[in-house]
Amino acid sequence: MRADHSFAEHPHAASEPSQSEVVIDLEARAADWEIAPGRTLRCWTYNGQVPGPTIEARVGDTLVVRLKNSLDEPTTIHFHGIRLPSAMDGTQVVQPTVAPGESFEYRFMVPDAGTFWYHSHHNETVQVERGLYGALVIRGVDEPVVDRERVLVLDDMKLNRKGEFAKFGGWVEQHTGREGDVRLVNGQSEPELRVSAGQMERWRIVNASNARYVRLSVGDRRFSILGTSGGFIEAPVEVSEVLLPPGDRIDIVVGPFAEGEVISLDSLAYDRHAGKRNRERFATVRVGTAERSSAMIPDRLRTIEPLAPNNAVTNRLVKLSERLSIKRGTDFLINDEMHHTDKPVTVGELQIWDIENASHMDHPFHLHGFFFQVIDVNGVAPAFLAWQDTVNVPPKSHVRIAWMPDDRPGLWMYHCHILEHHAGGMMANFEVVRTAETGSKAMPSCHT
Ligand SMILES: [Cu+2]
Repeated sequence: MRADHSFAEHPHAASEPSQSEVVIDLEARAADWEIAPGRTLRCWTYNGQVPGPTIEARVGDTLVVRLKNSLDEPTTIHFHGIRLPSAMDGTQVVQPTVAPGESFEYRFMVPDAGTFWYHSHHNETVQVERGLYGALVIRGVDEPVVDRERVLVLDDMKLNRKGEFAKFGGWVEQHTGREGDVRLVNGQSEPELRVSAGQMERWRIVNASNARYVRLSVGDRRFSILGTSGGFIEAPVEVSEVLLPPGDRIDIVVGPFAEGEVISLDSLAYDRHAGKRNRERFATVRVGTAERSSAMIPDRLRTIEPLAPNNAVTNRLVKLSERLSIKRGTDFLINDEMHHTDKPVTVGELQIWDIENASHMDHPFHLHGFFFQVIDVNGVAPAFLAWQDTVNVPPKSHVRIAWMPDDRPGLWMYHCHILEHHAGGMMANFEVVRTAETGSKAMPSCHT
């Protein structure tokens, strides 16, 4: 089976927030999936395809995702990046796992435009590796006009000589995370993308890998960043590469290209201090005949108010570290504890967290359910202001973030998004609690 994960332009942007209900049935089931012509792999899929269907909705819509579990083991779905109620977050602290043969209905409003994704949040090292993930695109009322939009979901798979999923790689894989040599874009091994000369395309890129960092290059050409994991930045930023750790997304505009160009969509060499990768190809872009362009990328995309001053005082330390374990290989720790329970946070109280990576390798920090702003990395402010839910924390470094717990009390989680590290203990549960004054006021827009 194959599916087309690209879609044509969306020129008819809504002028008002939508309030429709978008209903999607997702059946988690094993299926044969063709990763290249004639090359089929037994995957775990949503609706028989890898990635699962791209879910599309508009800001203000209510998303109803009806999960049916036809796997032989329990599963759940996490909607990565969506500011939803705690009960819909898909973790095992907020819902029982969905047993084989059972169903579960997720229902929540989508308040923010951006490029998000959904994936299994149970036995993730296996379930996500085998294909249980998909993109989730939420459109706002005022989207830039582009000639074409594509969703590119990147992944890598580790296969054995028979072309089946390789078995768990023991202590080494538990330590470094699982990386494979089969690189996929939208479930296809190093596919060809055809673009028209003279046009500008918007690419929403998701890194769904267990552990691979993608240092994205579009044939070493310049491209513009429109948004990060938390939606638009303030103004397009031109770059020639961007680092996407596991779990992260980037929204870019590429082109125009010239007819006949062949461009390699690559991950540049990157050393995350757990195995260095050389430059590797994810896809080949072939530029065909010229088409007229009607793309209009505005100079300003939105305004982002800084949540905290640069001299904001840290009110929580989150220390990421590891230690050797004779029983398990490597234990991954938050504040010196595996599967940590962190202190509650109170609705409306600004959080300034210092995420310290005391280990020798990179870890991508992911906060469930809330966006944060990076204040500084080792004391240096980032190049541009952004909302995000995932940030890379380099070894022996400090990343300070600011975030505001809006009125969505309940149990939440943060963790390293290298799935083997998450499973190995580098995660924490914490509660968002109300004070008496907080009452039950509506969700404020901490995020415009
Ligand atoms: Cu990690």
